[in-house]
Amino acid sequence: MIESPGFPDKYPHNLECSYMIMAPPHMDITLTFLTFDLENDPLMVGEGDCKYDWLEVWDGLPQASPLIGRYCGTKIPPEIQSSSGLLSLSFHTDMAVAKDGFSARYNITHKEVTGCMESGKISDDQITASTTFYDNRWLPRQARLNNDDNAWTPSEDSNKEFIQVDLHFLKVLTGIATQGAISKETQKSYYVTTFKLEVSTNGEDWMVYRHGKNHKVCLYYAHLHLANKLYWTWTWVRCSKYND
Ligand SMILES: [Ca+2]
Repeated sequence: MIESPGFPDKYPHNLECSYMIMAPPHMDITLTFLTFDLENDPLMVGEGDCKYDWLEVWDGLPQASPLIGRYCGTKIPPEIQSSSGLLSLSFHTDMAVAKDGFSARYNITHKEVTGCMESGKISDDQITASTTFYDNRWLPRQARLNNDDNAWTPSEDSNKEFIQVDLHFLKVLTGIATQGAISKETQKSYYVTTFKLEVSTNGEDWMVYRHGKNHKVCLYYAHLHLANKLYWTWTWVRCSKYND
């Protein structure tokens, strides 16, 4: 358990606290908030403003790693997962107005090595696509590997079409696999052989993922394995068919 100082009573003013949770090698941390009540920032424009009291969660060392979120008010933060094996919390309070603070539980789990979409760990509503073939039997959620009933199919065979996965958290992505099949109706083979990978932190501005020193656009064939353990600081991934 992790709790704010004095919990369940009100936390003191003028605090700068750090908490660090470290997992053994090949393990990950999941942090689940049970209660959350920090001084609210009524003028908050976006998530993460929080001028008075705040809790920051970092995927790694504080200030030096990707910031997962900055939280205040009474809304319980979402479940948080580390991808670095280290999770840090910085708790700051100012000189006035104290609330009950927070309590959170953490679990150390084995790093998931396979099967995000296939295992259902990524839920249906996290998978969307540019278009879907006309009769709703070829939906984005059917893009999972080894899906036994059809597969996602866009309305056109074009490189404008994409499938998009909202990962919700910072994730270490170790590979992407594609799959195809022979159509029962036409007897033709339909396989994704190459694609372009785009990434985004906000779902609006997309950047083509490139690797290697010369920043060449990647063309991946059939089964793709990205370099060892690539550290992704993006929370969205979009794939589309890529025609050179
Ligand atoms: Ca305060």
